[in-house]
Amino acid sequence: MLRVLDASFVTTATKAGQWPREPVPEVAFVGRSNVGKSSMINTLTNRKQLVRVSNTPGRTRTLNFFDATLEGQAKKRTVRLCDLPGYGFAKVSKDERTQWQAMISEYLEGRHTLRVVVSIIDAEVGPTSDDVAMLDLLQTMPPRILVVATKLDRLPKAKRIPKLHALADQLEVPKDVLVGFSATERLGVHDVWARLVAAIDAG
Ligand SMILES: Nc1nc2c(ncn2[C@@H]2O[C@H](COP(=O)(O)OP(=O)(O)OP(=O)(O)O)[C@@H](O)[C@H]2O)c(=O)[nH]1
Ligand SMILES: [Mg+2]
Repeated sequence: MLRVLDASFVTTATKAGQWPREPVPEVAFVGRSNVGKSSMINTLTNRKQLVRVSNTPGRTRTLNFFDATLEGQAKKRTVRLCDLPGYGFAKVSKDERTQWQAMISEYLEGRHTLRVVVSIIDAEVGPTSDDVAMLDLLQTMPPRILVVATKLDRLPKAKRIPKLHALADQLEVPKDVLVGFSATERLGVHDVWARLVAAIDAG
C-alpha cells in the first residue's frame, strides 16, 4: 500500500532554464483545458489546494512542479509532478496558444527526468481529436504513458466499467492501460499511484 506522506510546491516555469534541476523521477499531467489535471494532482496528494483549480478553462498557464513523498513497502521516495496548461482552449489569443504549445513541446521533448506522462481524458465526453493527437505524439517519445479517464463520478455507477472498456477499445490501448478516476469521489487514487510507481520502477 502506497501512502503520500507529504506534498509541496517546488517551482513555476515557462522555459527550460527554469525547470528544477534535481534528478527526481517526474510525472507530467496532460489533457485538454478544464479536464481536471490540477484537481487530479490535488486528489493524488490528498491536498485541497496544492494546485489552483477553476471552473474557467485556461486556469493553469505555466508549468508547475510539485514534490510528493511516498511511502510503500517500508521505502520512502520522492516523485515530482508537473502540472501543465491544457490544450484545446479556444479563448486565448493565437499568440498565447502558440506560446503554450511551444512551452509544452519543449518540456515533453526536452525533459530528461520525465518518466511517465498521464494523459487525461474526460470519461463522459471521451477522447477528443486533440486527445488522440496528443496520444499519438506521446507514443513517439520515451516516457511511458498512462491514460486516465476522469470525472467518472458523472456517469451512473452501472455504466462506469463498460464505458472504461469502450474507451480503451476506442483508443486502441489494452484495458489495463486505462484507469478510471474521480477527484470528487476520490476514485482511482491508489490505482494511479500504483501504476505510476510501477512505471517509474520499470525504468
Ligand atoms: N465532477 C467532477 N468535476 C471535476 C473533477 N475533476 C475536476 N473537476 C472540475 O473541473 C473543473 C476544472 O478542473 P481543473 O483541475 O482546474 O482542470 P485543469 O485540467 O487543470 O484545467 P486548466 O488548468 O484550465 O487546463 C473544476 O471546476 C473542477 O472542480 C472530477 O473528477 N469530477
Ligand atoms: Mg490546471
